[in-house]
Amino acid sequence: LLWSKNEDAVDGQAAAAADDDDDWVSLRLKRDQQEFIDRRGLHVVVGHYLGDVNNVGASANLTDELLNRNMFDPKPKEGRDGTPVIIPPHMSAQMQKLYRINRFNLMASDRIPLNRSLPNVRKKSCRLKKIHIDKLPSSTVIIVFHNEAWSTLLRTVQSVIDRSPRSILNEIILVDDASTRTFLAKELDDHVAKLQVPTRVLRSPKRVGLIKARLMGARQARGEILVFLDAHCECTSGWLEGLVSRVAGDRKRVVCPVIDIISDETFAYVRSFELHWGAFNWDLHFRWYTRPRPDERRDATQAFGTPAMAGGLFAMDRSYFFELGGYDERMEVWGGENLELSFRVWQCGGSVEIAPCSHVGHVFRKSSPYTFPGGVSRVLYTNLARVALVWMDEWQQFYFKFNPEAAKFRDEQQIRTRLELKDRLKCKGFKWYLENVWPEHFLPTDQRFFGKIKHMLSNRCLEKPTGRGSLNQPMGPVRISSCDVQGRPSLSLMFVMAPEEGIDSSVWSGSLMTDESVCLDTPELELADDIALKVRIVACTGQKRQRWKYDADTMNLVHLHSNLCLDLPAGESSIVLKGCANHASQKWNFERIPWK
Ligand code: LR7
Ligand code: MN
Repeated sequence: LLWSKNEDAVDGQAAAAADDDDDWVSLRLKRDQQEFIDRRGLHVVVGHYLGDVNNVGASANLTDELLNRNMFDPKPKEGRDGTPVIIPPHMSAQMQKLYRINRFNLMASDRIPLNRSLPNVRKKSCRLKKIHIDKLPSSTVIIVFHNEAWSTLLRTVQSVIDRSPRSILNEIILVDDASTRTFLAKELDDHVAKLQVPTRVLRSPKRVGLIKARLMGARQARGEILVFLDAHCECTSGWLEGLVSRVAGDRKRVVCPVIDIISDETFAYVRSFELHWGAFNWDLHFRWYTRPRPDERRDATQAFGTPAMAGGLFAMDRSYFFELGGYDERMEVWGGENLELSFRVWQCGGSVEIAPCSHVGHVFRKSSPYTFPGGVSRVLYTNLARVALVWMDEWQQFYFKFNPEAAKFRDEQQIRTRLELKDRLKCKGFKWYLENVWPEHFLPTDQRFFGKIKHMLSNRCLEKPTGRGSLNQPMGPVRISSCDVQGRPSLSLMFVMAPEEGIDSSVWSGSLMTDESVCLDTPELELADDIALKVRIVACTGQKRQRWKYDADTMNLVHLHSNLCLDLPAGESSIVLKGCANHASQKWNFERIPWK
């Protein structure tokens, strides 16, 4: 990893390029750095390494006294302008102990004032754009929480109050999902009573999970627009105008801000890309991907559609929320509701979008701090099974076939009322969604090839790399592995290729995609030496260098840009490109696997 020690880099002046996959991976895990694309198009990461505070022994003893304390520092003054909090080395043992409580650096959070200043993260064009708020409807901000830390919860609330025009902020509703920390029951009421904006705390007597907690808040809301936030966010100026104005323009728009990163280790506020959108992978896990086909001439302040939302931060017209069926009340605790709502909104006539001029920071955690009553896998797979059963039509078979853990919970689901809702709202199918909302998707279809790509000479199959690149997408040289993995169906061997129009069935051409929106790509031909010729898997871009043609008769896989053939020379382990020849080392078999 090369990185600059020059602070100018943050302004895009100097550049540092992360090239080595492995270092990149370890850096990506620490979210306390600045990332941007510099003028040369290099993906730049600037940051500082503070050591990993996450790997603390599980034995750290969390006493009642620790869990029930609220403020650590009575006069916090660090973290100004979103800068990182540096904990002095002599306090690191205590810091690590506190980290366990919420799975973020609580000691750092407690040293930051509730009303800290933030850097200006919005584009100039966003700052110049005038939004007339006098005719905009008013909103209710709903924040649900379970055992949230005092400082993060109240900094979220304070940032809403400080950075929202009063005329479009009707009230704030906090929903306590049966927290067991005493300060959330006692001191919280006193604190909110003194706030400048009407703020209520609703309390669920038993743990209901974030989905039902949000419904509880929504049912009590008086504002015309519902705005949901997680309990560890910080809003930047203009955030609410950016959301509310879009919903006011069309009540069927569900609008998300750009979600910036608040480091779980230092609480530094790090601007995120406006070039991402949200979708999911074959396991139905939410993922960010680089937004395809961004139109350069388009006004960069304009909101754009996204196949899915992350789930926690969005604005939606209150009456439309209920008209569309609120949330699925049979979903438990955490997870899946973000895809459920995204599919439902798109398929039933609305849209989900990201407003690039609205930025809200969120503390991203590496693990979950709370319990999942019923068990993590039961909860998650139940929720995802419901998403698939209700909204994904024949793709539910694909999901259950390759996720047998979820299939265990399929038959016990009662989904009649959700299917009736789908019927009543006259919603379109999942095929429509894929073709119209997410045409760049990498899911199998009846028209596409789906299966393994087997090397005839070695009897082994192409496999996607285990290394990770930016956005946590798989990246690295394509691997060659045994085609028969014992036990679970091996999705890492599966590739998808769309046929091109007007060609006969024995010839396939196009991108060779696999899960997580990655594609078989070329080596850097310009640098062609032996190492550089390794064929790689990187994020799909649709560019010519990612286009391939497979001819079932010759069994050659031709790289269209170079007219070279995919080759695994005998006795070697790297896949390369070589001049095409009728040689066994260049023969590949596209082995179709039924996808549903
Ligand atoms: O049982 C619970 N009861 C709760 O009230 C569990 C959680 N919660 C609260 C919790 O205190 C928090 O305020 O619900 C909120 C979300 O929980 P997190 O912070 O543990 O969730 P997350 O940030 O890890 O996960 C994302 O996906 C979730 C799936 O159910 C929710 O939709 C979260 O709101 C969502 N967060 C975001 O979208 C922020 C951006 C993350 C990304 C990408
Ligand atoms: Mn969260």
